[in-house]
Amino acid sequence: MELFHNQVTRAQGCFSPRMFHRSWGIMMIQANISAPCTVLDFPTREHFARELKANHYDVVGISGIIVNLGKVQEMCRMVRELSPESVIIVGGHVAAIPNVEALVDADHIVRGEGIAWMRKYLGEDEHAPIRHPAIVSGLQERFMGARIPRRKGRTAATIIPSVGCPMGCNFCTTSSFFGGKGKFINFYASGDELFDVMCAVEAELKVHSFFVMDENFLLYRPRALRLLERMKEAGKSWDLSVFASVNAIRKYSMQELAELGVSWLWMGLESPHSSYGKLQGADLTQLTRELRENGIRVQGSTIIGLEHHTPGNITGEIEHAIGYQTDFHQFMLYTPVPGTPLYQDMAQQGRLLQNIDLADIHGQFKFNFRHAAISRDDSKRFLDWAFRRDFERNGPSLYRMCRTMLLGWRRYKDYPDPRVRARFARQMQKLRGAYNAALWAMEREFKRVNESVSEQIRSLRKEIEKESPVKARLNAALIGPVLLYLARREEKRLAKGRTYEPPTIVERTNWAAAS
Ligand code: B12
Ligand code: SF4
Repeated sequence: MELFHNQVTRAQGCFSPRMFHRSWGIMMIQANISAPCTVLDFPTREHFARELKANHYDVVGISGIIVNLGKVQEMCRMVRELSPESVIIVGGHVAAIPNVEALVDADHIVRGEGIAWMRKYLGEDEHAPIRHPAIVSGLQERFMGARIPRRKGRTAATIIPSVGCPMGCNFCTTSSFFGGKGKFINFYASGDELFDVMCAVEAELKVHSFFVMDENFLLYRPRALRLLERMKEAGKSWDLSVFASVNAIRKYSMQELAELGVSWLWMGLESPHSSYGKLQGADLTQLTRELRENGIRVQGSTIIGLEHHTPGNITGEIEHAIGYQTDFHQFMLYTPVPGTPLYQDMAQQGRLLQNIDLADIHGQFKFNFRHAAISRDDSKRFLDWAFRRDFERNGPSLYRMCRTMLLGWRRYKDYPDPRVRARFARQMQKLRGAYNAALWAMEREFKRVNESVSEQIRSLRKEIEKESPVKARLNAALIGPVLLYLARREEKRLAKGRTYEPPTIVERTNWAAAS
């Protein structure tokens, strides 16, 4: 239930930022139906059983992705046993498994968008406007072994403007699940609607930062520019974390991105030799550098095991990707996932490996298909090596993002638009606080393993201390040693196999009306 530690900073040990993420799909459904409803997020078996026995549910909806098939099967079995009169509805990406009806004992399997489906099923208006719940993007955050205290407004809010993506890359499950090439479902089609939703969430959660969960947010330029207009009119100094493809980013000037508040950008950085058209013609080295110089933290995403990869060229391609020096870098195995055009192609070519557990088909383990040049076991070796190599060459992502934040501060601290200045001032406040203390600790921890990375961290810390000679130094001196102690303790715990699990969360709506 973690993003970074699972698929981005997984080789970064105690430097990997840790946090859990809620299940937004079912939160969205709950917020948009008027029936009494309970959401159980991350239930244990015991909790699920208790809930089924404590209340009579007409409908039990279960959400899962493909890797969760086993859990979904077990939950259906439990419902039949403990609440035999309930109707079972299964939705989410697990529904994309071919012939899932035969694998899961459910009354309805819902493919694609679930809000409209559930409203229709309950006899409500399926076309009514979408009500956006106030969603905190991450919970139980940990940072170098320290649990970050919860404070209202500290963590970004998640905003979900749409589902699906019209680009239709053949391997992409999100795109195919919501209609494929040329199709997607907009919850908020205009910048005005989006602005209103963001204001409401801002007021409820007291946030300045938003994680915008839209596969290609910058692709819809009129919506983004209208949002910018409204932000300017209302003096909103917001930070936005967005996903965007290179061709979409190219439609904006750096000033537009800065004024829109884009502070974190997740983008595909596939091999220059791959056939995925969205990168063609773009000079990625220049683009990623320019983004970072403008204070935009870049999270690159690179696919390992594309068709043209061989044991002879793959390490060079990984080195090339790492050379972009992004703040964060996700590597994923090229994976034909059930439900995608790529899966169909591979099946037709007879290249899918047999007897692979669906729980292992997710891109962070081993190939599930016969690659022309790379074996299943080697796919894991190359994947693991990519994460390790990125960490070795570029250092911890925490350090890398501090470097980008400082660049942004230097470039925009005197910018004419006060909203932009305020945004970078907030970042500088973080830099001179806990982040500078973290750099102090990282510098010492790295001395033992990589002198040159330690030296780079040190010189960044010195630069931050030039900007803030008193506070930054004081924080490094006072909090740095504590973080170093906690980080070393965390490293030992992780080495012993410590893992973290999200808590079970129970949320009831329209509940009084039921009693
Ligand atoms: C946030 C997210 C996460 C969070 C999960 C948080 C959580 N508590 O579940 C984190 C970062 C932890 C994560 C982890 C992983 N994820 Co993820 N994740 C996403 C992401 C980016 C957004 C999901 C989301 O909230 N979308 C917005 C909501 C509104 O859409 P939705 O969830 O699809 O829900 C809608 C419908 O599906 C449907 N619906 C959903 N549930 C239900 C239930 C019922 C009853 C009904 C009727 C309808 C319904 O209605 C909803 C509203 O329209 C998606 C990509 C994407 N853009 O969707 C990938 C995605 C879901 N993840 C994916 C994968 C592979 C993983 C990992 C396996 C990655 C890995 N290798 O480690 C892990 C596994 C986690 C796990 N054990 O379940 C794949 C799933 C592929 C598949 N076909 O199954 C996706 C699609 C990404 C991709 N394109 O490959 N992930
Ligand atoms: S651009 Fe990204 S989200 Fe869109 S279809 Fe391609 S891989 Fe999927």
